[in-house]
Amino acid sequence: MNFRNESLGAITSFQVLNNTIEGEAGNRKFRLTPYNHNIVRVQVSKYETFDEYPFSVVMQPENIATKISDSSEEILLTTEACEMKVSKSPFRISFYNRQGELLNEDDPTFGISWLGEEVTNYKSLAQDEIFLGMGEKSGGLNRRGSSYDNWNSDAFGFNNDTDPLYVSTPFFIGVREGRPYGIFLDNTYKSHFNFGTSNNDRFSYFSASGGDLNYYFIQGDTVNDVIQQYSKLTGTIQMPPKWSLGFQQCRYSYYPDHEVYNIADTFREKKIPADVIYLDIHYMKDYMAFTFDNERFPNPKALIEKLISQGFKVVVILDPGIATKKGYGTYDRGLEKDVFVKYPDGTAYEASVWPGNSHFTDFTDKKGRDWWADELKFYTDLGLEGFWNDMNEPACWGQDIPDMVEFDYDGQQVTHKKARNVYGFQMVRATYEGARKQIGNKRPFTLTRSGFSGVQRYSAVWTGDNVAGDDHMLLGVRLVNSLGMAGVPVAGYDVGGFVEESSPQLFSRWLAVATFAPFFRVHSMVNVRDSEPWAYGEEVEEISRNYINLRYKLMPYLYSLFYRAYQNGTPINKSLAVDYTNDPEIYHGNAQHEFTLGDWLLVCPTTSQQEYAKIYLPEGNWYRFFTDEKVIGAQHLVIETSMEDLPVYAKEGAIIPLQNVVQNTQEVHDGEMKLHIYHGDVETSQQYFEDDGETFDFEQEAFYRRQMTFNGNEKRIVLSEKEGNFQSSFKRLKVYLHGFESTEFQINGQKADLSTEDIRLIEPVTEFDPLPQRDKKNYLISDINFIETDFIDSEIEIIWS
Ligand code: MIG
Repeated sequence: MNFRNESLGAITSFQVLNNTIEGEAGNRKFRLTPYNHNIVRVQVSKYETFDEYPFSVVMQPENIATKISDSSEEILLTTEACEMKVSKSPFRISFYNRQGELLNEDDPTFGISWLGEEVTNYKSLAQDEIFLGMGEKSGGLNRRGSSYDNWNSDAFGFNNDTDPLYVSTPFFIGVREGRPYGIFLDNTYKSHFNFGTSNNDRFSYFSASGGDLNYYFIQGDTVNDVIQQYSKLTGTIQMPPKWSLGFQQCRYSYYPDHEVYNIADTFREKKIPADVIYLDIHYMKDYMAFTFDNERFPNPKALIEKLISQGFKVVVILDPGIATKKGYGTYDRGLEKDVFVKYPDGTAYEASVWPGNSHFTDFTDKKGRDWWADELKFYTDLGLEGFWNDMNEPACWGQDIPDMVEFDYDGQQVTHKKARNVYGFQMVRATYEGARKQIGNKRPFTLTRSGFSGVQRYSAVWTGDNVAGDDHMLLGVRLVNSLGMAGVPVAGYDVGGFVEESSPQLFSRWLAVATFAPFFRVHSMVNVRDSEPWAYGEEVEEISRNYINLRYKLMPYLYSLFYRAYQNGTPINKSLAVDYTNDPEIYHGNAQHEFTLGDWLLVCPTTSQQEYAKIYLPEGNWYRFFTDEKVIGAQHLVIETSMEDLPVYAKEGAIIPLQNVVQNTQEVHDGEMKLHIYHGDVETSQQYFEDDGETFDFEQEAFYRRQMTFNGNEKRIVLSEKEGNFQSSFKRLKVYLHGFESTEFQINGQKADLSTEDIRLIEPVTEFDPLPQRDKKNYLISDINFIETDFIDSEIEIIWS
């Protein structure tokens, strides 16, 4: 049998049912369904029934008013936000915005095509078209000229060319003549995306090795709109427990128990704030899930309790492979409940991995997930609330699972080919749902290595086994920025590098950058040097403490950003491509890995040995965060940098609520909100959110929420009246006025006394001997003006003249 490309032919029949257009073209079935005004689903199948992918999309089509018209040449579907034109002969689709401007269209020649089982959609490629996102993919910010496979892989020691990695999110954002759109290929088979590689820009395309062409087209006026629409489709994060925003210390592995006690004590003695310590695989008896090694950890309950009393949470690793040992309770119960993945002849699939010969839980089966949830009680009874899912691509020795192996896949009975990419996603779903079942109203924390679109609903993602090197540090930042554009806002990388060893300079730089990452964890490989903040000498220890302190000061701002991500999917770390999409400068050089934490804290990662760095500031006026030096944007700058001085800038109009340093998130702060406002002729707003940080009571209004707005032209700052039934932990409000020239301020109609203070957002580093020859900075912001008032729940209006 010799295959040639077969492109979809002419429409032979169709009908309109409500908003859905369904029919046949050639001998293929198609169905076009608007989900809301911005999202249209396109399905084309060569099979008798449309292929179902039940795991990623949580949205149901909304019953919206559309206009559908039909002529001899084409079918037109018009919503309030976009227009889809389907030419009839041959079947080709194009999408337009409200203004009739083209967003995306099928390649006129090849359109939708098959090569045997493989389905491909060829799209015309505009000269200036930019491609963003794709989640955890190596390479540059603009994906133009690159191609990628989605096939979840254990990519130990990956680098900037490695593809695929651990997580697949077959979703990209295209920007054509400045106008963004998104395409999510919801097909879990191995897929391939080509953004103009090896075809001299004839077209871009995406393929799936099996199943249907099943994609969602998304119109959005901005990149962030597209991300928010995608987040409606695939869901947003759960509110995390607040402790998971703190600093986390991991290693492969801390054992025996006294080593863990020792690490915990050292953080507290050295006054380096931290919230989490991890137990990697050596805590288990012979690497068997749901066990503790009795010799290394004779009393896990006491250990966990002691750490809790010191303000730490313990997170344990959990792999999917279950040792096939009779008498091992988990295995026996798994066999009895029939939860393991099987060959087509009904025998359980067996491969070797950490616990030796293992079976693999079928997490795509509700039965498997429910069993896992019950097994989790072993941990939750010990007081654990945090779970780290590893090896869930799934990985095993040899890394070559036979494709015929079968998975339930929500009752479909499919092979490895269709199930692999969702395996890790469904494992961490089982873990999250199981933990919820076991710990009642408390918020669990889950972390996964593998995932698929929608994984954000259940877990944070870390980027796996990176390497200690400057390039890897920058790659990690891009991966996190890119995951944010793929609807996964909570992500991080192993600070210091997992494989190989960091230098003191690299460790400090990496930790400084990660201070601004959503997930902040140091981790390193077995048999490498110690990698705690104090393990690289006194200077690094001080630098680490300074940045970790800053992380805890930022907590009110950071937590509010997690809440926004929970509400609508807005990334916590935003690549400059999110807010400055049409500035061509951001797609080159250092600007590619720059990002903002929230809307206006710009972080410019520079490498560890640099004394000078070229950075890019996008349009607007900026204030260097640690010194208040004012800089005009839309320009490249060469600035001084050093291992303790990361270039961070606050944008004009920034509203940044800070608190005092605490040693962990459970520790009560001093009750004073330090609200930093950066003057400019702009109007901005920032949502402030607070709640108990640990339960789901916020779903019943037990939260404290207010909008903070700044208007430089009207000379007004307003903190709206609070919403919700939660009592804020803040009692006093101190407003720091950066770049304000006025001295006459009123708060709620009363003259406000202006005072001045010297402040530091970051502490200086002591002179160490011998020192690299560079000037130590003192980061003093002298005589900064501030005004003070009670943090009352009713509106607070500040005006000036
Ligand atoms: O085969 O659990 O990516 O973070 O420390 C290696 C041991 C298994 C891989 C994870 C890494 C973890 C390690 N794991």
